[in-house]
Amino acid sequence: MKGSLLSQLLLPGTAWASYTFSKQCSSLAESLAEELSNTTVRLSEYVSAGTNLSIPPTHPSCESVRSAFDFSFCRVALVAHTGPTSNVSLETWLPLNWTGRFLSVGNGGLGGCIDYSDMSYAVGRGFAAVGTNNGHDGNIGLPFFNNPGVIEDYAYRAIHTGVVLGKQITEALYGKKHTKSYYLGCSTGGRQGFMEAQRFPEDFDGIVAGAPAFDFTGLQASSAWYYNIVGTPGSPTFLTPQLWRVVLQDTLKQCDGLDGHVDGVIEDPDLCQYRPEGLLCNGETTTNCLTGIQADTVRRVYSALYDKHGELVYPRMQPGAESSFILWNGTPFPYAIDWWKYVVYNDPSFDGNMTLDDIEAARNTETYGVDAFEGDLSGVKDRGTKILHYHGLQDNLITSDNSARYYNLVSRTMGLRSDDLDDFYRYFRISGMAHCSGGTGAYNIGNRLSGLAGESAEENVLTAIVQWVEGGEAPEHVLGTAFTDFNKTEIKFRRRHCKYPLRNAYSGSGDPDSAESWSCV
Ligand SMILES: *[C@@H]1O[C@H](CO)[C@@H](O)[C@H](O)[C@H]1NC(C)=O
Ligand SMILES: *[C@@H]1O[C@H](CO)[C@@H](O)[C@H](O)[C@H]1NC(C)=O
Ligand SMILES: *[C@@H]1O[C@H](CO)[C@@H](O)[C@H](O)[C@H]1NC(C)=O
Ligand SMILES: *[C@@H]1O[C@H](CO)[C@@H](O)[C@H](O)[C@H]1NC(C)=O
Ligand SMILES: *[C@@H]1O[C@H](CO)[C@@H](O)[C@H](O)[C@H]1NC(C)=O
Ligand SMILES: *[C@@H]1O[C@H](CO)[C@@H](O)[C@H](O)[C@H]1NC(C)=O
Ligand SMILES: [Ca+2]
Repeated sequence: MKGSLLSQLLLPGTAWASYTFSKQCSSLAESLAEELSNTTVRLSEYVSAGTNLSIPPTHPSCESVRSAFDFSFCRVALVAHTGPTSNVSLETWLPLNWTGRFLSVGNGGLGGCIDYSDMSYAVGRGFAAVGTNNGHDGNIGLPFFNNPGVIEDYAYRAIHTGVVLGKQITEALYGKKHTKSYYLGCSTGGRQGFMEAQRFPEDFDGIVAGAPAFDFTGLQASSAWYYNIVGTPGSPTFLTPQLWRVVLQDTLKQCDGLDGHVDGVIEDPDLCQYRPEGLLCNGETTTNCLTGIQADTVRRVYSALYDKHGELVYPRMQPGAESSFILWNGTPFPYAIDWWKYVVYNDPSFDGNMTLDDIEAARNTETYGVDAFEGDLSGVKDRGTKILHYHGLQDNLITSDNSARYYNLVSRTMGLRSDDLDDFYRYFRISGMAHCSGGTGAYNIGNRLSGLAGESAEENVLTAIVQWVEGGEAPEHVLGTAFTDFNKTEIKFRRRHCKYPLRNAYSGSGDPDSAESWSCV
């Protein structure tokens, strides 16, 4: 006490604030250990701005931290025991400069990895953030093997557990509850956002969910099925990456201009019914033309997958996908194969040679509601939670057609048209965006640190959800930015991404690189 009083006399105000904050942070682990049941608290440490923080990866497929941040925060790490053989590792980062807001980040793929990048993005903007390892370490399926508790964590429990504990930890450190609660995630993170919306609508006031891996079983089936369609390298059905590039160029030739401007970006793939037969070899087979069998491969990857009863399994890959060399490279898709090995069959010898019966088996497997494809969002509607959903139209891993499919399912299930859904649920199609980032278009929308183009609500989906929740001003569009290079030295063009079902169209006059020359119709 005497010591702190002396420091108070000697330190200026801000230094005093960080001094007391760091003291409170250091002692937090001990009080949390008493307060939180079923947890093992690992550490609470103060990390001041500029400190070189080093967090080693828990698995080679996970990101680590080896850098300094420009904000000071309290780092709390713990393990939550969710069952006899399952647990969730989580971290809560609590900024010295706190806005009162709470945020949970999500995960990716089959991960397995705390998303430190998304956490630092949020904490740098004043949110207290929580991130979990989704119940296992690594972007792999092996931990699911013979361990249903780990599958249950992955399906829904890890995120919810993180939110409940993260909020408690936030209150314990600051001595007061958060004001508003948010979610930010893409891919598996997008699925987790909708899982929360469907199952735990009380968890968040605002949700940003990108490129959701929902209807997870259908997605896995479709991802695995591409291997059946394209075959192994060298087989008659197979196309080399070079030949896929030719197909992409031909797709653009047919569909790029449908939005009024030829720029390598298809604004609405719904309008594109790609016809590959124009690329058929004229006599001699070269590396730039298709055989009839290869043209059939192209048609099949751009077609929906149906099960043996004729029911839809998953929609088509949208034409104009940046490059799907990951799904179409002639090897079984690892996430999907892991799912059958370690979840559906619990048999590591499964070889990835799928049949429609394997899809049937996946649908009949207990996966704790992992699909997150319920059309009833009345929990969210009644509570007043807002959902900002986005999906890149060049996504080469999860077709954006599935996002429109979900939006329309919600619409039918709840009996609400778009102008009614607008009150709590808006879906934006991001032209020129690949899977969560990258692509040839204006994909920088502030959905992550690497996709930052500005902080205003119009050009940043995180600011946009805060403004919608706290200011009552809902986003009408999302302004995206395309830069000339990776370092964002120069803006190439900007475009307003439209709220589904509207589509973006060039007015026919004016600078096409200016967002003003386009409109949502
Ligand atoms: C932080 O640590 C990494 C590796 O340990 C090192 O490469 C980097 O230069 C360090 N940065 C600072 C600011 O000390
Ligand atoms: C702690 O875990 C046990 C066993 O998994 C469970 O029965 C109990 O309800 C949990 N307690 C709390 C407070 O979550
Ligand atoms: C978490 O669960 C895994 C899998 O059952 C186990 O190997 C690990 O030891 C557990 N960790 C803790 C801290 O309980
Ligand atoms: C604290 O955070 C707010 C909002 O996130 C920001 O505007 C302000 O500049 C920050 N202040 C400091 C000292 O970092
Ligand atoms: C996959 O299985 C089918 C029969 O179900 C068989 O005809 C085919 O040769 C197998 N392909 C591979 C690559 O093992
Ligand atoms: C981007 O910046 C890095 C480091 O500042 C530099 O090494 C790299 O050459 C730059 N890349 C481009 C495409 O300008
Ligand atoms: Ca275009």
